[in-house]
Amino acid sequence: MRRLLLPLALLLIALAAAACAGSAGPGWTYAPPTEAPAATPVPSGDASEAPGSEAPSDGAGGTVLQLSAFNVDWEQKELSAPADTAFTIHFNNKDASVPHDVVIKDAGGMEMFRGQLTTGPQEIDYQVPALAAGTYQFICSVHANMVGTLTVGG
Ligand SMILES: [Cu+2]
Repeated sequence: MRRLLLPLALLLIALAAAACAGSAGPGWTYAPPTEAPAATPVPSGDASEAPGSEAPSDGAGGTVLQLSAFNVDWEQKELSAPADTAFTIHFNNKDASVPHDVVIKDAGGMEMFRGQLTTGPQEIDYQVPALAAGTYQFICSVHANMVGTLTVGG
């Protein structure tokens, strides 16, 4: 018996509501209680904060150059670094299962730096020793087509 009472009660309520609503509309629609904005959303840190610093940091870490390889080529063909100062190349190898490295040669072809082979996808920081002002090449020893220009100083 109780099973019948509840639907019946609801039906009566519905009818009463419909009657009260008058010509409000066809049928009675249940309006869920509007969710009050209970918790004020915690302001996320995107409120006109300075976007991630793109400028080369001059903090304790020194200069960090961003270099990436994709489709067996450098995504940056030109890099620049300060003279007579060690710096970091943050290398991002985006090529899955493809090894790349970074070798820096001076104008005479003398090898100034050789980073370890890195098989993508992987990122690595190369610590490059101080270089005298000048123009250098950075290459990948695996792929002869991967050649870029590193300008030091100036
Ligand atoms: Cu390569």
